[in-house]
Amino acid sequence: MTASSGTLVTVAPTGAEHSKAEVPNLPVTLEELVRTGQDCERVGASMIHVHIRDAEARPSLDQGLLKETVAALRAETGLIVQLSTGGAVTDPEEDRLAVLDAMPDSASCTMGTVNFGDAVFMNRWEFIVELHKRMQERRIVPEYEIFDIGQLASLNRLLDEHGAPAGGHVHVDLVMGVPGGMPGTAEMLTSALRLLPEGASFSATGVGRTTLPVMLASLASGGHLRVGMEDTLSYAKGERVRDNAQLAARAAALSRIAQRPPLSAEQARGMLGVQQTR
Ligand code: KMH
Ligand code: ZN
Repeated sequence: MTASSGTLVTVAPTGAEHSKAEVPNLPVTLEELVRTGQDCERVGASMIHVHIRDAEARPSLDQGLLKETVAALRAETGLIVQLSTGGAVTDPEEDRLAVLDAMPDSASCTMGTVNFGDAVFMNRWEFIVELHKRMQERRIVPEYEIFDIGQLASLNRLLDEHGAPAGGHVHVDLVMGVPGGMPGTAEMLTSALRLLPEGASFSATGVGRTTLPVMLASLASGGHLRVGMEDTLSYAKGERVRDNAQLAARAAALSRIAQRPPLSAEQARGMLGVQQTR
């Protein structure tokens, strides 16, 4: 694992699972997303993991809206813009591949199929390889999303058979505590790290009540942090999240306590191998 003297704080503000009707403070419009990005950057985030919504606040992979979102976040924030290729569990593979045509700085690439609550998040091997190759061609830096520990074995196979990603550096995000995936515990995080590709860096996020244990375990292990309302809607027991910046600010504060303060967007670009401008 590559040691870092600072912490990459990524915010995942929206996701595809929560409904705006049930979570009114979820950022779903472009304006809300940009404001969220600015607020999170101000408190220490340097990357944003983006899912977009349509005019009715339903998850969308609309190509025009994706391009508009990338442009707006680039214009109004200094954040590294990462688009989700995971989308919603109902999204077809062609639409998920087409996300890359919006030319983000980075994109997620989930390394295997996993039960996802009562649904299935489908990621066939051939689909993963296609995502990886298209990102290599377009110079888009992947973040390999790992929902279960065996997906790290698949990542090692992908790199062996198809080569290094754009930027040359491998960055992994452990998404822990999804019902159907690996549990969000310190013990599981430590086990996962044994399978991390040589020289890779990692972030971790724990969904729901696993948020804090995973955050603390990641910091203690030299890892980076992903936080946001995609992954958790409660700040503490019985207390709802006010907004994404509240979660980003807590991650930044804990990073400082751990003596690994938040990386600036420029430092994060350097670590991940993301080009400065497009
Ligand atoms: N919404 C989940 C089905 C990703 O963004 O790449 C998938 C997900 C992963 O959120
Ligand atoms: Zn996502």
